[in-house]
Amino acid sequence: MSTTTLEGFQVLDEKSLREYLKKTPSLSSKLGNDDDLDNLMIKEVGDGNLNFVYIIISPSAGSIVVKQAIPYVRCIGESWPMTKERSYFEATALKRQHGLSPKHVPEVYHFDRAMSVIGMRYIEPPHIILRKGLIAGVEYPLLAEHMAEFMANTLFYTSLLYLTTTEHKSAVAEFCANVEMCRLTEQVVFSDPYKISEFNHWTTPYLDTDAEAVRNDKILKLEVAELKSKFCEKAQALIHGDLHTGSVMVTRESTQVIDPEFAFYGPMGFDVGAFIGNLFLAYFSQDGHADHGNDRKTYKAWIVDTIVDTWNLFHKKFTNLWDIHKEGPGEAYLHEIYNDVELRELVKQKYMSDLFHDSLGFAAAKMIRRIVGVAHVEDLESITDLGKRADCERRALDFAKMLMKKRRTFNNITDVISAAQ
Ligand code: ADP
Ligand code: SR1
Ligand code: MG
Repeated sequence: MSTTTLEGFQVLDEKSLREYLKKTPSLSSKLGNDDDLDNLMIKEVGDGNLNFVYIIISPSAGSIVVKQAIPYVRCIGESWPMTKERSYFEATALKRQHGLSPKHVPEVYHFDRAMSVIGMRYIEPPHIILRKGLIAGVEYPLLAEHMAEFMANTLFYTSLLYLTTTEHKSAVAEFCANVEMCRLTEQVVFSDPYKISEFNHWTTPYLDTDAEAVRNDKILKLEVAELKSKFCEKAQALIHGDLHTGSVMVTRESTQVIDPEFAFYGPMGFDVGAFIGNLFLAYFSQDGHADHGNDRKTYKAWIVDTIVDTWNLFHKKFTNLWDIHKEGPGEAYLHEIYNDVELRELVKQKYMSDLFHDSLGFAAAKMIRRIVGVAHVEDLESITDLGKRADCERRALDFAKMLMKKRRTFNNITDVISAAQ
């Protein structure tokens, strides 16, 4: 049943969506003639935590996706209100990221702020959500290359390494208004897992003492406080803000990044860390998916190679962009001061080393929240044998705790992998 509010917002259902499409030229023009519009195939496929997503396929013309934000957190219910303005930030970020990385971000066809509706390209089968591919044990040979390209382009070109102070500050100001989504992340990533919260859960009773240990670990709390402060205060670049493996759709040839509703100007390492941390979760879950036919050893090796390649390729592409634009408009390192080759190398090394350590810290925080916080991941939740699942979770949790505390001692990604193994 649809309800219309005073501001012109209406929660769509299949019937009202059909009407909406007919009266919206930017969408109906993608779906053929009147006859096609009367016979659209519409399916709600939202398997994320927050929104409704409809796939719309015309009988003889094209296809689109319509995503609507509703004013609460879908996976919890109306008891957890959440601004539907997140849709504005998702549409704005999608457009900007599509401009910077067109091969890896779907095109936006339509945005309706009052209705919190985004119309975009349908990322067609055989694309699937990366997390599901990782659970199924599918290798994606171009994934690291594509994700490194997406992250390097979207992070470099929105940072002060490329933008003037005026451009950067005005973009920071625009995305500051996405405060409710930032606050949600502050709560569920950096706060709730470290305290008693009605939303936290874990594989009980197996992980009861592990969850308690997280709440009582003073060093861990010291480290997560520093990461939270960076998340809140370091307006480094336009970050996706929720770059887990459920926000990426893949085939062996193609990689598409969706769902940037948490976007804001934050620390670059939050995106790099989210992606790497979720690959580590996939890695630690593999033993729970092993069976007599497949021990998943080869697959685990592919995941660690992908983690290594993601960081190394990101490093290469990002510093390459920096080199190309070293005399550009970016005001962070003025060319007149940093034109000395040796000094520039030192500056790059320091910047990338800080970014590496931020990424490891955020990767760890993202892993911990998925094991003892509110929203878990299918990689682990789909392991039906609870004892087996808890073993995988404990190994992931212990690794993440170590990584958060010791992140500054790692100088390269290969050493991190050795620690995980
Ligand atoms: P949420 O914001 O609720 O997390 P998502 O943006 O992650 O929602 O979308 C939920 C699901 O809808 C995805 O897991 C994916 O299966 C599907 N989906 C979202 N956007 C598209 C798209 N552009 N093309 C095809 N499927 C999509
Ligand atoms: C209530 S927490 C919901 C989570 O789902 C989104 O994908 C974000 O990761 C958020 O933290
Ligand atoms: Mg999502």
